[in-house]
Amino acid sequence: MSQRTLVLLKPDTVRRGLVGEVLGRFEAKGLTIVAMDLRTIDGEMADQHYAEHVDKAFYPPLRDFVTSGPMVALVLEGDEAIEVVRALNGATDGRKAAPGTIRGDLSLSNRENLVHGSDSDESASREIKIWFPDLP
Ligand code: YYY
Ligand code: MG
Repeated sequence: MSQRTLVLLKPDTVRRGLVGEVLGRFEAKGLTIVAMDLRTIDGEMADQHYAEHVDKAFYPPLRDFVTSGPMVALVLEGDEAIEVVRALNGATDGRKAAPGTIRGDLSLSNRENLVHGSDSDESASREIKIWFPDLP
């Protein structure tokens, strides 16, 4: 079933010059870019995006990180896009993510792990509305 998912190329991806590499993996897989924007967010936007995590101990440094520079925000579309993107991203902790995944190949951190992908249909709808409220 065709789905849409919200993907972020986090500030470490942009700072490290890996936008082309990471975006290329999604494109090569066959996913379609239906929206894309380079954006630096404030803390309020970070709190909305990470609503499920705001009370967790790891959140304050995560908030600082995601507001530290521009991110590439994307909506990707394709068959089973939500699960496919999460598989390409790999496990949250870059040190443990499998080789072959974006995080497994390119990140050595549990926080600076390059990418975000929505984790369910509900999350995808909620996040796409936050990031791209005007997307038809
Ligand atoms: O969905 P995913 O990004 O793989 O992980 P989440 O458990 O939703 O956590 C969101 C985000 O928070 C993660 O990408 C890195 C960061 N984080 C962290 O800094 N420290 C942790 N112990 C867990 C997650
Ligand atoms: Mg998550």
